[in-house]
Amino acid sequence: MTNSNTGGTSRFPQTPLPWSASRTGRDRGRSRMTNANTGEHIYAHEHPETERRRDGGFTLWFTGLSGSGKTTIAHLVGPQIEERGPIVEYLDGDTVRTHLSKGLGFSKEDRDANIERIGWVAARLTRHGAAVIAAAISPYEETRQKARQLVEEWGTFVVVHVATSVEECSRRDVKGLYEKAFKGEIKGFTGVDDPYEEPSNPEVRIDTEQHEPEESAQLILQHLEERGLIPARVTA
Ligand code: ADX
Repeated sequence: MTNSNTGGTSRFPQTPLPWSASRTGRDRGRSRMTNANTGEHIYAHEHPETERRRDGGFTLWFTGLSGSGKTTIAHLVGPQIEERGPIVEYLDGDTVRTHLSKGLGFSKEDRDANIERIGWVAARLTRHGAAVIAAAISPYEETRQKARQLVEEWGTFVVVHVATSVEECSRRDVKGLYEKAFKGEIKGFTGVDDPYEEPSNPEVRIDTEQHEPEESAQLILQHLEERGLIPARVTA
């Protein structure tokens, strides 16, 4: 008999870090990992986790160019989700890069590591029933798919493509980074001289050149309502 409180399958997370895992009979119960950077052997124990989860967790994954409006819209959506019950956790690229991803740069490898870390944490929080709001450029489709797989083990994954054009982002240039990128002072800037792969099938696509941020937030909330992920707003 499977008891979901005490039994269940022990699972080891698909590694988001720059390590390759290998499991042999000798390593049963733990995973031997080789750190690609140091060559050091790491023994990562599998934890006696269960399949338990708090229902209703989901991750709202914003993708789009720097300055597209991801964070602005996320900060409008988050409080309105909390008003309806779930606890919101933000995993924003700019913030994550000050701790969890500190030291990572903007090569494809580093961006992938950043996104896989965010995906891994988002999956853990989703398991606990949180409403996770991730907002990172996340320029590569394959890496976004990896994040989706991690999260969907525990809950729903919703991609929001904030589809602001390079022209518009550079016109706004809130952080002054596009000007530097166009002058060649920053190399490998997404949308200028580094790729951005548009999501082929996002759950929500926001055209910020057509909608004000609050309208965009409402479109997202409406999608979450329709999917039954948040209750409809209670009107007095
Ligand atoms: S991601 O590519 O790994 O998803 P992330 O969202 O965490 O990127 O960080 C993007 C932020 O870093 C941008 O909003 C910008 O402020 C800053 N940044 C610095 N250098 C670059 C660069 N070369 N390309 C894009 N963003 C950069």
